Amino acid sequence: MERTLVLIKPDGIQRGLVGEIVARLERKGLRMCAARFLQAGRALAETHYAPHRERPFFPGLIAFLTSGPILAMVWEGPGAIAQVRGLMGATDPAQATPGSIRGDLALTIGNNLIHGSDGPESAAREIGLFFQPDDLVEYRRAADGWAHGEG
Ligand code: FUP
Repeated sequence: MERTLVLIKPDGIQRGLVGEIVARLERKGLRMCAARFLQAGRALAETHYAPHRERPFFPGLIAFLTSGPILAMVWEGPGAIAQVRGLMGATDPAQATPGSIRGDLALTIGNNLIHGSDGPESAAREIGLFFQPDDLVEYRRAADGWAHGEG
């Protein structure tokens, strides 16, 4: 069992791709356990992307993430972090495999639709930026549709 933070970025909201992206995560078998529609301010965006603070693209990245509303979600499932990364595709949509979200739906690295945590530590840190512990739904084992032996 693993949890990961997913953001549908402003381009995904503006282009009306929330349903498409959520449907792909749902069909994979992952489960949403929290969601929040918000407009991120500069402080939240800078904290979220703090590991990239020294990179030349950082100012543009912050301007983009704060340019409109986003949908922040927590998704869970076995290997959820890597599973979401696979569904997202490569960071640069020009390199992303067809069949992935970025490969099918995005063209440029500056407008790549979706964020997913890249490891357990970043997932824990990022979930904590957008959600309180009480915000996360705890599913009962009986409602668990996953493969035998998990969780
Ligand atoms: P990812 O984990 O795939 O979202 O990618 P990174 O954490 O490496 O980068 C975060 C965001 O920074 C990307 F979604 C887009 C932006 N970025 C650029 O604009 N230019 C780059 O060269 C690298 C990343």
